[in-house]
Amino acid sequence: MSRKALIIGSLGQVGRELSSNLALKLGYENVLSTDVKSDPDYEGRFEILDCLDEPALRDLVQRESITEVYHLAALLSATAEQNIDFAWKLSVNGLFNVLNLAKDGLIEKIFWPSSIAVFGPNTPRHQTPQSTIIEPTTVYGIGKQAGEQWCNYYHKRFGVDVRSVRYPGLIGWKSLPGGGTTDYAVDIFYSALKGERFNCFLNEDTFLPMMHMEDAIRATLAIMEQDASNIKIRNSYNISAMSFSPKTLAEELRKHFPNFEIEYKPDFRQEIASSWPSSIDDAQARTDWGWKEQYGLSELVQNMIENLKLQVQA
Ligand code: AKB
Repeated sequence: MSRKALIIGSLGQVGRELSSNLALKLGYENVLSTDVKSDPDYEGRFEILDCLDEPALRDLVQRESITEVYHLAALLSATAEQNIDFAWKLSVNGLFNVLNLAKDGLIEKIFWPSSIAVFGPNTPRHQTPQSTIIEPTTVYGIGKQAGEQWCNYYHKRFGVDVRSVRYPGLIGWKSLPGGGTTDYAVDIFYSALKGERFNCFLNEDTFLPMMHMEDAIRATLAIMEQDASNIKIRNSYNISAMSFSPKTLAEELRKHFPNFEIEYKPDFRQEIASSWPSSIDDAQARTDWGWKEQYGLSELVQNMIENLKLQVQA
């Protein structure tokens, strides 16, 4: 049977890039993007869908003969702190609705992203192991922790083929993130290109795990293409590419913009960032399904600058 993908939360930072990559792989007609709002400039097949509206979700999946769902809808860490009730409802009820589609035999496979936010201040900070203390202190992290446990439970109890990775901070040039604690690492490029001083909401030595968006999309496609027998972890896999602080990123940017200036004004997001790992051990993903990143810090910075310059010129 041919693959037919539904993406929930297509207008977010990951969704926009995933949908075009999936369309290249599966064919334009085999990818249906959805979100709660529409974007008149969106390229691709699109429908408005609220994943909390279970009958509408079920109806769409049946009408379109969907075989796999990429469930990306979530409020990111900083926004979730301002809207606790909705963040929890979206992260847990939305996931339940999708897991139940697979339990009832309507779809074959699910991708649901977790995050480094699942870890907390009691987790070992450096080279955080796959299996370790999970005591998140953010609303977003608590939602991801619950989601991971539900994925594992649905797999063990009902045989649901759900696959997941813990995304680090994601940096891409095609779309802007919104509401995350790692977003500074995208915003900083726009200031550097405009020749403006950058006000950073984290302090200079806050090391966090980060990844180029292209690598994140490759990981997502790769885990979904694996034979199910290779997916040994059904809560979520650690994946990693690099780790840097605002200061190391600014130093790398100065190789391209020698006059670039940065000022540090930590706000409430500092506490969130300080509760997360600084680097991640992803040996299990490398062993089980061959995960390997393509971008390190210097390649990421070079690639971001080249592409954002082209965008500005266009
Ligand atoms: C955020 O900062 O909230 C996200 C994440 C690490 O999941 N980028």
